[in-house]
Amino acid sequence: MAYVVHDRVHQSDPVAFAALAPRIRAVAASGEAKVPRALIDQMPALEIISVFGVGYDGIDVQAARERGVPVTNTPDVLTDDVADMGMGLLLAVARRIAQADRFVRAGEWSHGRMVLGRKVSGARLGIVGLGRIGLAIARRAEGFGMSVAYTARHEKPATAFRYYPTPQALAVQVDFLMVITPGGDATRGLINEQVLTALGPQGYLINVARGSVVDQGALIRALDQGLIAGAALDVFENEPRVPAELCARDDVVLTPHVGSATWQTRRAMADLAFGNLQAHFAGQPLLTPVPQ
Ligand code: 8YV
Repeated sequence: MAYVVHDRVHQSDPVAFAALAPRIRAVAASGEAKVPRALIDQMPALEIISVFGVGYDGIDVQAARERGVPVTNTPDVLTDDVADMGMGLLLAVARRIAQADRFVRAGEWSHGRMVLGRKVSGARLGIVGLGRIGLAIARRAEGFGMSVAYTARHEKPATAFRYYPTPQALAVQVDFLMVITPGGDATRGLINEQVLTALGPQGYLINVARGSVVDQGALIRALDQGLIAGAALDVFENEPRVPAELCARDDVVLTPHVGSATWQTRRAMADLAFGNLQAHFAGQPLLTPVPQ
């Protein structure tokens, strides 16, 4: 199957897109891409939406379903990378790795000492969302001798980890709160002022999920008021824009949505996203349709 690819014409040139839209048969979307109902409605010949990412909160799956358009994503192949990144961010914020790097580069070592960090081994980790990636993070944390608890929509009796019914109940019990739950309306603002207050002045927030899950304004206020000890964020409410209030802080580690960004994993994601398109146009079963 040969493809003619049009790169985000709907954003760059809506007039050209209006002429093109009736002929578009497939959408290849990134994990962060927005494919709302209005866009789907513009493409009467659309047959499939293949998402390059595990998260598909930007896609109006209901609208696609109503049109009989399947949506696929790239689960599993990125689980290890995102879990690695979650632990990396946890270590970075607790042990002040990024701050220490800035300290050395700025020549400050000759003039004084770095402030102390927070011990990670043996600490208590709370995971918000114990799906595939959450479990992979839990296993890594066990390697650090951490105790693991979680919250999720439902308790997972197959795991031995302690369950709390709400993020707030979990946050009170832990030193690190790791957010790895799907984005979208169901989790919007889930990590709010109450949860951050419950996490407390010795607690750290890590977000490798979606910016929408954390109330960013509440997070900035919590950091300002010392309600929590620090935060490590790979995702933001309005990417690629990151509030200056966060950039200015030493108790915050910021990365540009790179949870799955390794050569190996991006190749595997591309193969899977492309494989779904190929399967569709060959009349074969889709490799990884999103759950019903
Ligand atoms: C990618 C992601 O950054 O899988 C996801 O849901 O957010 C990430 O893996 C993204 O899909 C690449 O554009």
